[in-house]
Amino acid sequence: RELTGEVEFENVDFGYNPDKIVLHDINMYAKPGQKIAFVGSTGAGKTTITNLINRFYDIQDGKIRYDNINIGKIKKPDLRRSLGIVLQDTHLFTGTVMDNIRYGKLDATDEECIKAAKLANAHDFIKRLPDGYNTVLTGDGANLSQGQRQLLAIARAAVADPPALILDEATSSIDTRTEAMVSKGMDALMAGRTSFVIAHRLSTVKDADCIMVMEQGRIIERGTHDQLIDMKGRYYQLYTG
Ligand code: DGT
Ligand code: MG
Repeated sequence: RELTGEVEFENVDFGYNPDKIVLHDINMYAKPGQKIAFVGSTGAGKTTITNLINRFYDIQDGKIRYDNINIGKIKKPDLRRSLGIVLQDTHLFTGTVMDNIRYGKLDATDEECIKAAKLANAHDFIKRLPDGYNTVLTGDGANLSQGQRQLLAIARAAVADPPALILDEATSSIDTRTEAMVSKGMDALMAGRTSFVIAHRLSTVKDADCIMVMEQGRIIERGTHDQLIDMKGRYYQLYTG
């Protein structure tokens, strides 16, 4: 059965070590196609939540459901693969640009990879590389800029065409023009998919269907940007200085 991208957490507790719980009683519901943003200070648990959406770890208590299938306790690698991930540190390998994109879906044709690169807004820079899509990347893509690596990561996720996505926005310094390119690619990728975004840019947060404000392993506030600003709580503090 195809997944729709519906994701639900019910009373989820989690610790990397069972004796040290780092996420407490997490409840959330994402309708197919919604964009959920996580904000909060360092160590609040944002990455940990996305690790659980990916089912990289077993949870201690509660339920995680994709389309009503509880995947919280049992390992279902087939389900795990159906989610797309764009991480801060994109793991590129020694091989061509084309093969690095194809890694998102191993049986993808060249045409599918190029289509994904176009959607990701990566096609233009790839065309300008010495050998275009056949350019060989050094291990970990050291011969690309950080922004270019992000665009490739977006293309790789796009070729997989997953119902749900996890995006960890880069914090580090990419220039404004590159950031705009990455942002455009991400928006195209997110359209029509459930997206969980660890957001650092206010522009990304602002149009989220729901923003989860995290602190010390708990969701302490949630709502749209306007609702949270009206609440005059932690989020308001974060975004008004
Ligand atoms: P960031 O990325 O610095 O903004 O912080 P978050 O919000 O992504 O925080 P997160 O989820 O990485 O960390 C939450 C807590 O879990 C924090 O106390 C550190 C701990 N933690 C994170 N990753 C691991 C891990 O791989 N092993 C263990 N034992 N603890 C971890
Ligand atoms: Mg993190």
